[in-house]
Amino acid sequence: MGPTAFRIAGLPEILQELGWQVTDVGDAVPSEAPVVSHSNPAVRNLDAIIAWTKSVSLKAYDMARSCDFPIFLGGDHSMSAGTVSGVARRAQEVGQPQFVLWLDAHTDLHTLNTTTSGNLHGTPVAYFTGQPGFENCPAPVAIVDPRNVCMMGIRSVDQAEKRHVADIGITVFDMRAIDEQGIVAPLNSFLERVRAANGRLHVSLDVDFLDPEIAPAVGTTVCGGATFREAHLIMEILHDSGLVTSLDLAELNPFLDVRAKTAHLMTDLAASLFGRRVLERKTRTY
Ligand code: DIR
Ligand code: MN
Ligand code: MN
Ligand code: MN
Repeated sequence: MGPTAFRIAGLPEILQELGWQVTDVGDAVPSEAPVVSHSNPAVRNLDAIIAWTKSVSLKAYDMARSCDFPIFLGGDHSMSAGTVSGVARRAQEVGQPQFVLWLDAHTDLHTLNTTTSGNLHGTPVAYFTGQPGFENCPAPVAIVDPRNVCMMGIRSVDQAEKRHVADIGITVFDMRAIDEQGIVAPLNSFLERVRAANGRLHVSLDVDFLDPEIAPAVGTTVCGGATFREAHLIMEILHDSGLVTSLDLAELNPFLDVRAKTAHLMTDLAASLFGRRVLERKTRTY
């Protein structure tokens, strides 16, 4: 129901008002589900998520080829196993490195061997960076170098993820780093790397990146998240950078919303990323 909530909140019309030509290609449908078993009995819905990942990655690759800026609406964050590997395949084809900005309370770096919740929304980063631990699953259609992944907003990391995140070279600005440095300097340091490498940049925004006071419509709220202005400032800087090439809006669960405020906030954040401004101003090049 996430995508429907974004449509009802007016995302297509808002982007059109900002001067973009918007095509809604409708809801994705999963490929046929294989029967797959895994030795970790906690793992849930593996067959279905393999089926979704297959269809979403092909769709994402197509979209990255045929339009300027694909937006993927969800939905469980396992969607990003497909969206990121799909856009990365396009990056590989055009010879540019793929970068990912992961805005989330969580690192989503479990493998099928380490997850204890069994919820595969906790695994997409491990999948699209090509970590071992996805036996019996189809390989990603393309892999992102973990050193090209930057995470912000992190404040809930499981033990197995803690070891892994440092080992594989992901850049993490957890909430403490943001408390200490704000968001501008850390974000700019990452964007400078993307620019220097002539990279493509995928942004994955999990609702739980935001503080639950302003964004309650997600299954896994964690206190102490990004504020309204921190989140908008990130989106405004991303717009000014001109570097972003694709976007996930993930984990919106309208059943848990309060007067649709999360759907509207996520939509407004997308609007900031696509150029909405309080006042016109001379664009600063970050
Ligand atoms: C937790 C929660 N690390 C898990 N992950 C969430 O289930 O693996 N990610 N909620 O967004
Ligand atoms: Mn997530
Ligand atoms: Mn999360
Ligand atoms: Mn989640």
